[in-house]
Amino acid sequence: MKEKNLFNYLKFHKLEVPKEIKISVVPLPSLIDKSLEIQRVKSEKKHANMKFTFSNPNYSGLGDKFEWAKSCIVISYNYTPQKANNHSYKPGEGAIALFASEDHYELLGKFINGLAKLFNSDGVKTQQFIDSPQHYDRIFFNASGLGWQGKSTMMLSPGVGPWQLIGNLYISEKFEPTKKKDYSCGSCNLCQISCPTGALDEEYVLDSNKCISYWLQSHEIIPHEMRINIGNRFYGCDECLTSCPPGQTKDFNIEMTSIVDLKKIIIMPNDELLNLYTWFYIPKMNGDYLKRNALIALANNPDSSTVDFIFELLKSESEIIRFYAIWAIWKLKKINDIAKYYDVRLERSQLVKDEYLRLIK
Ligand code: B12
Ligand code: SF4
Ligand code: SF4
Repeated sequence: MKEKNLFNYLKFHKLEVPKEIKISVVPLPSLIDKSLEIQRVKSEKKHANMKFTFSNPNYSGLGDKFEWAKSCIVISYNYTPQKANNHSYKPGEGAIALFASEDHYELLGKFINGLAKLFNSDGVKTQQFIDSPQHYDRIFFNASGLGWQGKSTMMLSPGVGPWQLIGNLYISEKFEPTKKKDYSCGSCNLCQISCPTGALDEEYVLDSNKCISYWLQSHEIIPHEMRINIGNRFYGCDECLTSCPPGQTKDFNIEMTSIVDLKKIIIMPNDELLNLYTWFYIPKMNGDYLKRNALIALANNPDSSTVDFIFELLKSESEIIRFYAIWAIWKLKKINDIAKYYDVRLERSQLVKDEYLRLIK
């Protein structure tokens, strides 16, 4: 018997697929299992102790998770804005990577919810995953015909490149599978060359210990050389994406990333900050970590009032802010003036004291 076609099914049920979204069907069981590859990255410690899919690679990397599932629908959401803002960064401004410029996951989630609801009302069982620690979201992308894994580890599609988020919906119904196509990066290696920290030196494998995107989401102390490499980035890093030729379509503008006023972020009350960026991954839900990012970015892209502004931060109640303020003052070559504003003998945090003593040398 001929399998049902998903697109005809959706048309029949009047469920429209927005033009930013592409869907595809992978038949199950798939025999696809990425747990060994995830384990390999973990055993080489390139996962930087992150939990996510590394907590239980055997489950998250397994394609055939559910005996009842007959297909997995792979959903890709192209988050490149339709209208590009043409702007460049002024002193004092920081960058948010495009994937986080707004809550794109909400839009993708809404579409997947709508799809699941439709199937459920038709008696079809579903299980969805987007950015969950239980599931490696890129698992079926290659098999789905939507594209391929690039040397940056990003999943790429013709005309979209890496500018897409991925979700999966397992369903208990067979649909006609989408044809797999053969794509590849060929001899291109622009992402590897463009990465400011060498995090992609081994093609197809990311060393998260060297990845700016990782550090801006980490609660650990950011190494000194990494603070400089962060540049004016406040959240996320798009360097290996902007350099990727398949993503450079005619509508694409290299300076589309969102701009933030870094000083505004640093003086904002933490609860307001958390409300402003509900879709960010913020370590321990502590706004001080976002302020830390802003402080580093400001020291790397200062304006004329930055030095005075940062000296004031030495009075902050927050250990994190004082810690990075001292580094920022060092970065701005004002460490020799610090004694006028800060008495290390009164410092109550050993961590901050140690940073001061290291930098004053
Ligand atoms: C942990 C995580 C991170 C970590 C680690 C990223 C990583 N590459 O693993 C950090 C915080 C650094 C991160 C950063 C980013 N992330 Co992230 N992240 C995740 C998360 C939660 C898990 C990823 C994971 O499981 N990694 C495990 C490693 C082992 O997987 P992998 O890198 O793909 O490894 C494969 C290859 O090495 C491959 N391989 C090995 N050898 C070879 C050889 C060949 C020839 C080939 C083809 C393949 C191959 O085998 C491995 C397994 O398949 C997923 C969501 C999810 N639940 O899946 C999002 C996800 C990967 N992130 C996403 C995004 C958008 C980003 C950023 C672009 C955000 C930004 N602008 O800052 C950056 C990109 C950095 C980069 N170059 O990867 C998207 C990517 C979408 C896409 N188009 O691929 C995802 C899928 C979220 C989503 N649902 O859309 N992220
Ligand atoms: S996100 Fe930035 S630091 Fe991380 S691999 Fe890509 S270019 Fe390198
Ligand atoms: S920049 Fe080139 S090598 Fe890197 S992912 Fe894109 S196409 Fe592949």
